[in-house]
Amino acid sequence: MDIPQIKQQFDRELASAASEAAVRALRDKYLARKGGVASNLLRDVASAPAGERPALGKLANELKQYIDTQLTERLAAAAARRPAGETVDVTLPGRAPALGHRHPLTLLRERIEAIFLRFGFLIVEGPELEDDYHNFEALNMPADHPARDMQDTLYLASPVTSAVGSPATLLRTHTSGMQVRYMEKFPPPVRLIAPGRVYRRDDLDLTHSPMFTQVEGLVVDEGVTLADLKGTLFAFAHELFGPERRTRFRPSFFPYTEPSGELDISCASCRGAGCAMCKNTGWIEVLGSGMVHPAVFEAVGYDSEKYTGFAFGVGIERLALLKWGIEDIRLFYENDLRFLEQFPL
Ligand code: 2NM
Repeated sequence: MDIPQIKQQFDRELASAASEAAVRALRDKYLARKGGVASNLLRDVASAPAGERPALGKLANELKQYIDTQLTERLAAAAARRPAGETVDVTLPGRAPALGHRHPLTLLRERIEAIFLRFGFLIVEGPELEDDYHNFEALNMPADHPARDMQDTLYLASPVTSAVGSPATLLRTHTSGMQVRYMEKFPPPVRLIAPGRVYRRDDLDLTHSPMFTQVEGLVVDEGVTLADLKGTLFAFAHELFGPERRTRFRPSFFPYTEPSGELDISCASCRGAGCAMCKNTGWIEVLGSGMVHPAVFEAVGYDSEKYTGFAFGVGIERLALLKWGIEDIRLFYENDLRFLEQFPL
């Protein structure tokens, strides 16, 4: 153990340490608590003959102190030379991650669901792959019925097993099949809405999409009348579009309702004077509805002499176009965040 030699060696190495990193490496080599040159030296002192120990210990400690001081000075000098730009500003606030949000069609569906939940309705969901019976037959549209031409249906190449276990042959054209399923399973009273995706053989354009989102509703009990239908749907329209909009009920036709009618609201852009949005009528069509046809009740095993009911169907995309004054339905499916971020429902 040659203390002066170790010191010489250290001085040489420190003199040739060109970078701050090299100085730090030297600090590890000489001062590391385990295996550092100075630590080893002090351990050797402990095993020296008793007579030499005090003097040797003093020299070893002085050397360790010397090395420590030299290294600390060099590191402090290096820190002082570091340019200001390399310092870390620990007070800099972090970058907030962008908060996601639900799709506008989802927001609108949830608004509609919330309104009907408050009216005391139940929400039911069912399969998008449907069989002929639940999509058409049970809804007063037998195979030869001309009304089947009203919806251009997307049929499957071969039947598959749907989510509820029945062989499905088509993509549902409306969610009415779910209402049929519910009535098959449960007796009246019924008060429900069935939201979900539906499919039609349409080309994509400004106002049409081969896939869109629907909310249908059904109410069945003893003594349900057309006045209940109108009251419920007018209340719904005022909840969604505001109490200042006027409402009207206009005759229409659906094979599964009799009588049938469509709900209109007054046009907001021209306040009824007539404009492009309302095709100069002053009114905007919102949804279709009617009193459930007795044939539908017979199909599900309800007594059509005892029970009456009303039903309605509305496209969420159409409501969204109306509510937000959007002209192109395709914007809802393109997932451009600059569009999607604009809906503060
Ligand atoms: C509409 C218009 C009128 C409707 C009928 C039924 C059922 F299952 F009860 F027969 N569900 N939905 C219905 C009635 C749907 O959409 C424009």
